[in-house]
Amino acid sequence: MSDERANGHDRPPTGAGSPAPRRSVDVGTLVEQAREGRPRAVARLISLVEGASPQLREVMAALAPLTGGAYVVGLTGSPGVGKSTSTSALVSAYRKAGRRVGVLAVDPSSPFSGGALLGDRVRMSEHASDPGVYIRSMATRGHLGGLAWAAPQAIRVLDAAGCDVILVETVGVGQSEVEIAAQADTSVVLLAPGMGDGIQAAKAGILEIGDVYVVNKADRDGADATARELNHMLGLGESRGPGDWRPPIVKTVAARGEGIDEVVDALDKHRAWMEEHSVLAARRRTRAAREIETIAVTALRARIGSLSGDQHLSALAARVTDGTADPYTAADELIAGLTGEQQ
Ligand SMILES: Nc1nc2c(ncn2[C@@H]2O[C@H](COP(=O)(O)OP(=O)(O)O)[C@@H](O)[C@H]2O)c(=O)[nH]1
Ligand SMILES: [Mg+2]
Repeated sequence: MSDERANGHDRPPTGAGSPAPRRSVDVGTLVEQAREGRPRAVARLISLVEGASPQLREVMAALAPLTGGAYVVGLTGSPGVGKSTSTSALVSAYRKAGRRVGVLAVDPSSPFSGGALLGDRVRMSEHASDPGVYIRSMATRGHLGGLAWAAPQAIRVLDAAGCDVILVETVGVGQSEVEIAAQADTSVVLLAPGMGDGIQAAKAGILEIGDVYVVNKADRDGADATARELNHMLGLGESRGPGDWRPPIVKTVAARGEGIDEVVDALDKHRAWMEEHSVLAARRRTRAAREIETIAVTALRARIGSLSGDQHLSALAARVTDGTADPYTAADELIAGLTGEQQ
């Protein structure tokens, strides 16, 4: 598929070697407006993230001192399990409690924000006119660094815009679930009865990432069995000590808002537990470390990628082919040359 290239989503996110920006914007003004919670400014900033704008460096520098206030909740689970419905119900619950909420629907599989997200828009539509809610979908496919790079930047925009809670829903399955869990303070894994979900869960490795488990569609047959099976599987891998977090299993009927208060309660408890045990700060540091790593690796890859006609690389290649250097030594020299360049 070549359409994502045409869509311009495959530029390196660091600005290095990127084409000129479509239209230059005044970052200071945008950030100031986003901070006041103006939706258009927030939208522009997330578009800069999505488009991997060269102005991102400036944006992130301006946002940095404004961030850290938001609590990030990730929602993962197979398509159709009820993530968007649950997200919408959670938004209602948080709004009732007077909190400002950001919703980020991330689609790592598609360069377009249409398709699967269209139905989500409908499910979220009741919040569309609420100024205390910011809803945004974002596609990450084609980015070097993908979800691991793009999601934290968009989260930072919503954080700086004053969201108290940010709900991140991933559209898609597999690796993206694990990746999005790494972005969240608390990860919610959703299952539904009758989808062979217990086995799916084990396969996808999601039994390791859930801080809170939700068995949605509890109005359907088999919800109790799914919860039991899940409980059993969680117990199998258990080597928890006293004081360790034991992920709760909450049954919901998201479509009717049933059980949502219990989910909010479980999220609050997990947050309190993390704060009490200094886990929250540690998680956030791990997240920042991953983010720095992704940006650095992406930047290095972009620079190495642009070396194809480079004389130094050609010379190294000649030494490897004539046996006067091994490829590891040559790679070391190449990297040393790259990092030396920067100083
Ligand atoms: N029976 C039942 N259907 C639900 C429930 N929650 C969501 N649904 C339906 O399941 C379908 C998929 O929901 P959606 O939230 O889009 O799932 P997502 O793909 O995980 O975001 C929709 O038709 C919802 O109306 C529930 O608690 N019970
Ligand atoms: Mg959805």
